[in-house]
Formats: sequence, C-alpha cells, structure tokens
Amino acid sequence: MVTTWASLLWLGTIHVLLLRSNTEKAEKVEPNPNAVQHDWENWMKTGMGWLGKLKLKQICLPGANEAGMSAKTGGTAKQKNCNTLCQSKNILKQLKTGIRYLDLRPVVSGSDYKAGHYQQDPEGQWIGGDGQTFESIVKQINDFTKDHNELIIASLSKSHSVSSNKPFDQGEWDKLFDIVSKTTNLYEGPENTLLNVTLGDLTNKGNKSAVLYIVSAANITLGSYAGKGLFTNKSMHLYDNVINTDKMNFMFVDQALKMYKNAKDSFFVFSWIVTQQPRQVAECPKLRSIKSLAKKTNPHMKDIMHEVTSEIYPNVITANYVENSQVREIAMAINSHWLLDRNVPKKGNLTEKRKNKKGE
Ligand SMILES: *[C@@H]1O[C@H](CO)[C@@H](O)[C@H](O)[C@H]1NC(C)=O
Ligand SMILES: *[C@@H]1O[C@H](CO)[C@@H](O)[C@H](O)[C@H]1NC(C)=O
Ligand SMILES: *[C@@H]1O[C@H](CO)[C@@H](O)[C@H](O)[C@H]1NC(C)=O
Ligand SMILES: *[C@@H]1O[C@H](CO)[C@@H](O)[C@H](O)[C@H]1NC(C)=O
Ligand SMILES: CC(=O)N[C@H]1CO[C@H](CO)[C@@H](O)[C@@H]1O
Repeated sequence: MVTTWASLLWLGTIHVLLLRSNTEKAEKVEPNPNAVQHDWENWMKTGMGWLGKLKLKQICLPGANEAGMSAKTGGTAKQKNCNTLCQSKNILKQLKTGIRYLDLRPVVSGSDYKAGHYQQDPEGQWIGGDGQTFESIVKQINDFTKDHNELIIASLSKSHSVSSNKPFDQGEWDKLFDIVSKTTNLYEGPENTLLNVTLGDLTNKGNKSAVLYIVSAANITLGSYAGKGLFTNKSMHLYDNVINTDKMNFMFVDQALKMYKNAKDSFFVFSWIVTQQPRQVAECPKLRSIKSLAKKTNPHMKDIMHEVTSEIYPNVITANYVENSQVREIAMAINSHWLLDRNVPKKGNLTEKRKNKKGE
C-alpha cells in the first residue's frame, strides 16, 4: 500500500471542504429493515417488481469477504483459526441469509482446489490455511439455486499455488474453470455489456437463478468459458481494492474516497474490512483475531449510508463474519431508498468524526 495515512487524511479533508462548498444538504437515511420483505432467502425474486428493472450497475449486493473460509481443511505451519477463518457460516448458509456476492481466493494445494487465506509474514514466509473445496462450494451453490431464483456473483481473485508460492498459471486456472463450470444456472451473455443487463433479464424475471464468476488474474484467458458463466474483472469493470489496516477509520476514509473516485464507472466493492497486522497474525488469539476485529468493526457499517449518493454507491458491501442482518439490510437500504429516488441529487460526505487522526 503506497498511500500514507497523512495523504489519506489530507485528501479526506479536501474532499469534505469541496462538498461543503456545495449547497445541497446531505439527506440522512438509516438502514430500514422494514424496507424489504422478511424472506431473505428469496429477496431478489420477492422484490423482482422493483429490483428487476435495475441494471447490474445499479444494484447493491450484500457480500461475504473470503466466503469460503468458514472451516479449515488444511494449511501451513503457524496457521491457526484466529488468523485464517473469516466467516462462521458456510457458503450455503450465507446464501440463505441473503448474501449474493461471494469473495473467493482460490488456492491449489496438491491437486486440491480450495478457497484459501494466505499471506506473507515479515520474513517473507507464507502462512495460510485452506477452507472449503471448490467442489463443495459449487455443490452448495447448486443446492441453493435448485429451489431459489436469485443472482449470485462469485469473485475469484488473488490465486495462490501452495507448491510454488505464485499466482495460478494458465493450467491451474483452467483446472479451476473446469470445476466451477459444473455450476448449474451459469449466466451466459455478451461480455462487454454485462453491467447494463437488468436483474430481470439475468434471472428471467425471477424464473431462474443466474450465477456469474468474475475472474481477476493477470495474463490469463478464460478460453471457451468466456461469457459462459465466467467473465473477467475487466468486462465487469470490477473495482475491488482493500486497504491493509487494522484501524476502522482509516479503512472507512480509504474506501469512501475510492468510492467517490471510481464508483461511477465501475462495479464497486466497498470492503468493510480491517486486516490483521503481522503481530496480530503471529500472536492471536492473545492479540486480535480476524473474528474479534470483525466483531468490533461490523456494528459501525451503517456509516456507509452517510457517504452514499444517488449516483455514487457501492455495488457490493463485503465484510468478515457476516453473521447477523447488518450487511444485507444496508445493501437493501441502498437499493430501496437511494436507487429508486434518482431524481433528487444528493451529495455524500465524510463525517466529521472521521477526521479524527487516531483511526479508531
Ligand atoms: C451501458 O449503457 C450506457 C447508456 O445506454 C452506455 O453509455 C454504456 O456505455 C453502457 N455500458 C456498458 C458496460 O455496456
Ligand atoms: C416468469 O416468466 C413469465 C413469462 O416470461 C412471466 O410472466 C413471469 O412474470 C415470470 N416471473 C415469475 C415469478 O413467474
Ligand atoms: C484484474 O485483476 C488483475 C489481477 O488482480 C489486475 O492486475 C488487473 O488490474 C485487474 N483489471 C481490472 C480492469 O481491474
Ligand atoms: C503479463 O504480461 C506482460 C506482457 O507479457 C508482462 O509484462 C507482465 O509482467 C505480466 N504480468 C504478470 C503478473 O505476469
Ligand atoms: C460535513 C458534513 O456535511 N457532514 C454531514 C455528513 O452527513 C452526516 C449524516 O447525514 C451529517 O450528520 C453531517 O453533518
């Protein structure tokens, strides 16, 4: 991460000053759980009447960061639950609670393709753990779409080959593509107009599910799978850029500024995620675990609402340990309050307390 805190806070201050010079007053909207039906398993189908008209670019989806990391299936030395697991619910349970965007980090260890959580320690040694296998992820998505008609987007990024400690090569990606191509209800369509397809068109007005895998990888081709359920981050205009900090306020300012700058032209992922720092990785659970960082940070997620405007909003909000209704209710509040009210221009702002230099 090249951005320094000083420059980040400075940019944040300038941004607030610019917004202040604008006469429009920001409208305060709190997430409203009553804005949606009480059927989170089927919220897209249930809301198809008004959600169906929205293009992919206009929707906000609740997301799970490192969605495949709810249970350990292997890993390196020094890896423990407290520095590896990012979720408590498996993929199927996440989908049932309303999560529709799954962040997945593929690893290959031996011949097994799994979701993984790998990082280098300060000495350059890789520490990491493996989560659900891609076979089980595909099976759980298929189990869900068998009796639900929803849109599911799965992001495949930050691949890691355990034997070489390198990103996947083309051959490794091809093997993963073969596995995920067993997903039923894959969405097929042109690559370059993806963001303009409506939810109604994606799901045939709620008559079927649509599953899309978005692949972020340098110098890799999707081959015959391109447009057949698999799409590149480029065709999706995906913007997904997490900051490496354990301080909530730094994360918030960073993500809000990236949103102001990039959300208009991209499928923007707001990562409500703070990251363990090397000592926490080494000394958790005495120092903060991924879970305790998430428990401390997630209750403040609704602050995102203060930064959302009718034109600038996240397409996805991801978090670790998506256990309660927070992320889905905020995504739904964005869908219901802001997107349907397009005639009223609104300006977001970085709230006063975010200028606090301590970070949390
Ligand atoms: C989506 O449609 C808008 C307006 O019709 C157009 O300007 C834009 O280029 C399209 N974008 C994509 C990705 O197809
Ligand atoms: C299913 O498809 C039919 C025909 O296209 C359409 O009339 C209907 O609204 C769709 N949705 C549902 C939920 O049945
Ligand atoms: C897609 O992902 C790769 C790998 O992370 C990255 O290098 C590239 O910049 C991304 N492309 C776009 C358009 O975001
Ligand atoms: C991708 O290919 C280009 C051109 O061959 C090369 O310069 C670049 O280093 C490659 N990137 C990666 C991440 O392999
Ligand atoms: C600087 C500024 O305009 N701050 C506002 C941002 O939005 C929140 C919530 O709507 C207001 O309370 C702040 O006054």
